[in-house]
Amino acid sequence: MDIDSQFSTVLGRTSIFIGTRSSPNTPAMAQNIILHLDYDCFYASVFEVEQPALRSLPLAVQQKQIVVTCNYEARRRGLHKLQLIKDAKRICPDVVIVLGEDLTKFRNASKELYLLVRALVWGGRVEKLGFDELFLDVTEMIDYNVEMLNPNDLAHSFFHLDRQDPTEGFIYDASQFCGSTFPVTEVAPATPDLSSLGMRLLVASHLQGHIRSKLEHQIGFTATGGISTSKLLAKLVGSVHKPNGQTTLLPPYESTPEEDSNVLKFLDEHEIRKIPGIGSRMAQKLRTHLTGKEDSDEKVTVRDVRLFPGMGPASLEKILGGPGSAKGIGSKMWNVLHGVDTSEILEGRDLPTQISIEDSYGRLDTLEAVRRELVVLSRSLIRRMRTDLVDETSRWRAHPRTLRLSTRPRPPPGSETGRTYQSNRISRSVPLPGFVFHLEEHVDALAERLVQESVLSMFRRLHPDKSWNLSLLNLAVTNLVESAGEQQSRDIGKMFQQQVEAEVDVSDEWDDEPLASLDCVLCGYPIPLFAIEAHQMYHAQ
Ligand code: DGT
Ligand code: MG
Repeated sequence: MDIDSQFSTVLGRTSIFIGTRSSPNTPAMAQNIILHLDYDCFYASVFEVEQPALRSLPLAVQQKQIVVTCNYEARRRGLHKLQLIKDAKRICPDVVIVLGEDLTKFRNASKELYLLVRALVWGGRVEKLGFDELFLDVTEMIDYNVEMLNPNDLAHSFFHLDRQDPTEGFIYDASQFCGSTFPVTEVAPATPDLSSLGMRLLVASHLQGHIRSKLEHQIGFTATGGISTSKLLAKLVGSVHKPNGQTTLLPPYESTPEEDSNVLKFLDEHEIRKIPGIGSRMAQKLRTHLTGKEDSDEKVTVRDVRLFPGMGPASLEKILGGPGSAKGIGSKMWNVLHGVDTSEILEGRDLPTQISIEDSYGRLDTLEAVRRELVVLSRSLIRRMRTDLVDETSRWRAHPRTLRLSTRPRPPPGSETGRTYQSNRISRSVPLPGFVFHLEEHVDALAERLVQESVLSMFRRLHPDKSWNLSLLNLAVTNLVESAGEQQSRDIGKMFQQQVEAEVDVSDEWDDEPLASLDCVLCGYPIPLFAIEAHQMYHAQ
């Protein structure tokens, strides 16, 4: 027996504990409790909240020539996400179409929803994924509330939302789950084990119900929720009852020699592409390996892959590895196929790490056209900086230090494959000029000046040749440093560290030239990278 199939036997049949931060033998009590939220038809809901009359009409949100999302009334009439506008109009002639090119209102709604949820979760352990998904680590709240249960009267329980204020919370029935479960169950056990994973998940299902109801009644958005022990499982089980539903993945989470765990039963039926973390290229490689055919579009499920002869971390590494793939991809994917995901909730800063605006073009090949587009992008960028970084008292909460321009040149026809072309961005960075932060000046004037004084020179350095044709322009501010002000006493080293990390990030992702110096957040002087440590000591004295 080779190493792969030994591993496969072990993971396929014996105990698997999932979602723990530590080793697979951590007892059940140590498992985290994770909630996932995904707002229903998010962009469309933003318009519905603004104009409630839209709720009963088929509504589609347009970007370029595409329906990026549509409400559920439109879906009932045969429309779906990422459909051509012309097809949508043909299928549903009375569809109401609204323009969703400007993302400001979606970003603002997303932030409002996030802040409401974060205020509810102890320790603020909430991770935001894109505009419309949240992961919540509610382990501490759940364990506290399980301890507070009265086993003789579960039906009249009180969920404590605040340890200091015993009146803060809501009444709930802890003798049954809130919402749906997988697999479907009628009732909770008559004599529940209060320390069991099942009881913790049951209590968590009521918290999830409470949060969803708050989002709906306070802000007007419905969301779909999942309840389990890891981000992977909470997200996946959440999609079972959509929209406006929630699902808890029930124990057992461990397989026995006689029976697969509910985790495996749940995952096994999924088409591999539906599993978070398995993208289309990875799914295609797996399909090809299993069917022996290039470009196979046969349905391949998690079970098919998991039980395929010889399958295991090493063979997955061979199938999925190669240039551009993450290190250890084989064991990572083997874990995913068994529902094992130990990734932590990354608590969000409510400050972005960078702000970037881009647009794509059919043809962009004259300097005048580029200049015009750069002014449009600069205007949006400065507006976004003002929305996201200026507080209610008109003070900048953070100063981006770097301005980056990226372009994607169109290769001459027939010279490159589509894939190479997709990733063919080039970029340049310069320090962001200080005048951009002048709030008293008009955005249009600032945008013109920024293009004239900084962006065009970056552009010329990127494209010294006379002739080019671009399919994309992206303008970004990066390297955000929280403003000093009242935080003067904060760790200066940390502020520099933020800048350095941001810079490393940038050069990893983009083909950037690293900056030779960073501006000190306290005195404003540009400090060469090699001298930062000494400069920190100077301020710390
Ligand atoms: P859902 O969750 O199925 O009820 O519908 P949505 O609309 O919430 O879809 P979701 O969760 O996949 O994405 C959230 C928002 O992100 C969605 O309202 C529109 C936008 N969006 C989703 N996919 C794409 C895409 O491929 N391109 C663009 N431009 N926007 C997208
Ligand atoms: Mg959604």
